[in-house]
Amino acid sequence: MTLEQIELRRISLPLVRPFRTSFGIQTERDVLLIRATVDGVDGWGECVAGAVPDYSSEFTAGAQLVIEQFLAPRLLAADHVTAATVSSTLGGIDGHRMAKAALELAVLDAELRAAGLSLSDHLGGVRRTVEVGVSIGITDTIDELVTVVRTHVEEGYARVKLKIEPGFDAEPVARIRREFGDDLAIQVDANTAYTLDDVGVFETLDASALLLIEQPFAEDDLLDHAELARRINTPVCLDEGITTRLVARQAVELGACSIVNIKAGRVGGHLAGRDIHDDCLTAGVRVWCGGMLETGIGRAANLALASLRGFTLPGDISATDRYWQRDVCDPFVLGPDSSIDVPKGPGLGIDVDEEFVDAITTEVRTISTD
Ligand code: NPQ
Ligand code: MG
Repeated sequence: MTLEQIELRRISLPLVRPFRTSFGIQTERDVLLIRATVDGVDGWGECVAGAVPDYSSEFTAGAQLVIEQFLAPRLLAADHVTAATVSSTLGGIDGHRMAKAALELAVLDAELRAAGLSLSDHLGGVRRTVEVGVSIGITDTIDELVTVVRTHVEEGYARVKLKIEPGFDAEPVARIRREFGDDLAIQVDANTAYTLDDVGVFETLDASALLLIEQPFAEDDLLDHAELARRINTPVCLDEGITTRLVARQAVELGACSIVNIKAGRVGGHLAGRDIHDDCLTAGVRVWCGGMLETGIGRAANLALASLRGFTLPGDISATDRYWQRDVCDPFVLGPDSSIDVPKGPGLGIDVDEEFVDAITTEVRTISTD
């Protein structure tokens, strides 16, 4: 197959409400979209990097630059491009996994649209709907957190993820457990805000019957995560720390986590995400699909990934109205039992609203073979 053209498109989309984590506040998403043309068929990809390199070293403008200057030229120069070879074709460029993942996804979408096959079927999905939850940012007061959680529980979410940071942890979490009882599944995400000196906080959180504690310590701190996992009963889950298939294997073998958050962007693509899922399934490690406040493009792809057998915990894949007033495709809605339908159509299974995308585009570049 021939890759004919790559379009890089920056869009700006305001969130319905600000999202605060231990590393910063998001009020809007500055997203890099990719449109790849393969044998005359267009496919879409989304780069999950944020505008600022705080959550990860990658950021939107950097991803745009590395794609324009290094990744797109290599892909366009290759004689034969398929989604399965994107990652090896780009292997000579170090890192930049989120940028590479966006390119791979656009090629995957184009290829599968041409073949009439859905991404879920291509990846080996076994579910038509996936269980999802909602990730809730840090609030100014605990009362405000109770109100936000209540809104989402009333909308039908059966699992919430509470963002924590030093000073906003054991107390708000215990309050949510008390207010909503044992039926609500609760997990927390520290986004690397703690060190092993804070072990007391996690021992206290043990009493709140959490599904898991996500990434309490630094991204590269596998040993302290393993030590924490030995000291508490709540499962430790890694997010930022899982950068490659190899690191995932080492984290599991070291006992640094017993649950893995799989984010396709962070590991270099949905195909790498599927590989890590396969390894975890073999090793008996539970996985779930993380989220990065994606547009409908990234969310469609995440729903497909989460349809694989090993994704047995609810994903950070909420309905469209949790993120956007208007999305770049038809909205995803929350169905029964805190679930969302996996797209069935070819490729990502969505129709991108090009008129709306044009209206929110801040910059477009097109790179072609010539
Ligand atoms: C997490 N996601 O699990 C991330 C954090 C996150 C749904 O909690 C721009 C840049 C947007 C970084 C959105 C959720 C982001 C971002 C979310 C990180 O840790
Ligand atoms: Mg996380």
